[in-house]
Amino acid sequence: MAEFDLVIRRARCATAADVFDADIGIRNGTIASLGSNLADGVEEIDAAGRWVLPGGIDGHCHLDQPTSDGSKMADDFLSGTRSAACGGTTTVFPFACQQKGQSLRAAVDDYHQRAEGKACIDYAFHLIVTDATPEVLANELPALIREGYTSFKIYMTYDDLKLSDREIIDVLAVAREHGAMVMVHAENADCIAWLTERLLAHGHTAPRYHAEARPMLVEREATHRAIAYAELVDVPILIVHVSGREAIEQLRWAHSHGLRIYAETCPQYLFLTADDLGIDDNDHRGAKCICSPPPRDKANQQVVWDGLESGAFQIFSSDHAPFTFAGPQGKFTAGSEASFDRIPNGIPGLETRLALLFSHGVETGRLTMQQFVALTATNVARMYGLYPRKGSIAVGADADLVIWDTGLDRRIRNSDLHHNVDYTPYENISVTAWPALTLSRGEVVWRDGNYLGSAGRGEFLPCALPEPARPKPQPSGGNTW
Ligand code: DUC
Ligand code: ZN
Ligand code: ZN
Repeated sequence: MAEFDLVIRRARCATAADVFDADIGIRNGTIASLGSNLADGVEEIDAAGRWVLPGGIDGHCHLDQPTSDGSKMADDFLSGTRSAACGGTTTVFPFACQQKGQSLRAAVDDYHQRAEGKACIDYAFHLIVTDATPEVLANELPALIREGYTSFKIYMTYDDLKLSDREIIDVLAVAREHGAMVMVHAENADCIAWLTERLLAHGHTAPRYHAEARPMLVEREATHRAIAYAELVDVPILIVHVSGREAIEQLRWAHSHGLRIYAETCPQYLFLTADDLGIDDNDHRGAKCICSPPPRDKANQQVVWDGLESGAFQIFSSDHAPFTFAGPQGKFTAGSEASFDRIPNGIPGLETRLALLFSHGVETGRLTMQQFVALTATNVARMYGLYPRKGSIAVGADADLVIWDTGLDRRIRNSDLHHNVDYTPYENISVTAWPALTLSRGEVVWRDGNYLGSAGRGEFLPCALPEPARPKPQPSGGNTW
């Protein structure tokens, strides 16, 4: 009788801390043993010295999220998690988004129904709080946190999503009291509205003006304000999709003042620039790259790389927000001549996130393998309450593992991807690494170019209170409120 269900032999493993060679023995979907010359498995895979890493955790993606402008996300839990698995991601965090006037509980129930029977890898939910009513603050949010929804996003922009400054402070106070992690979309709504109005009045409607309506100042100011509110309330926060130098300077300022401010960046800030939003006013292909904050310039790409290398960022996510380019409910839902402010924000990236960072971060020597693992898996699990079940290679952890092919000479092609979007913003970018095999709780879901998962095998994961969300210990004689 074999001792393990599966043994991966001669793996070159990396965690956020270590690199080591081991056989990995898997039983009942978890890692049962790490060692050399392990006993037999029912199945055996020879990794032959290849990198075996924790499966990626995408801490920020949007799947089948209801919208308010008539558009429809191209990926649901089926196509989205399939695409993720084929790119080496084994856990996703999409968003259960409260509509204004809706209870948070109703948003969560609706979102469970959307995921039910579809996900092929494990998933947890972030909440999006858009209506911070007394009932939400006093009862719903605390109850949902207790049930395992321990992270939530708030917006400082978008009329249908944004909170007032007072509401932000109130939500931060609830997070502090109950130990949840707040993710902040930091852009100044009034500045964007003012700039947009002026651009449109001058007939500047093409996609490329999206970047002019949301300059870095807008992100810098909101990032600073969010940090100030976190300091006031004395609670850690996580700033999502940071795009460049000015916001990073705010992060560094916060760190130099001893504040627990965490941050995420995304592939679009390393691989795209504002030029990708269009070369002239007739260029509508730029709609493919409309996302917020917008991509900046080459110099800012380097600053974001520097931030990844130096620890300004803890998390690297895709911010997959999938809208088709040509489909009826995609980027041109409001018509083929829609002005930039009526084009849905978001770009796809679930499947390409890991290969892009591995190829251009690790294989170029910018990042260590441990940093790659930390940014793409371990830190995500820690920030959002899934560690140590997810995000590492350790006895007792789920056997979510990826065996990597390296030294490749490939280019990203949308025709090779498994999402439901008719383009990738990363078309033709070179990659030297790609997952050869993805294991989700010990089951092969991607191998040698073939998707082998099945709808509904993914499990919902309630999250623990994240340790990094813990406020700093108060000195004696601290706050009196
Ligand atoms: N914010 C996101 O987090 N995703 C897509 C669009 C946006 O503005
Ligand atoms: Zn956002
Ligand atoms: Zn997003």
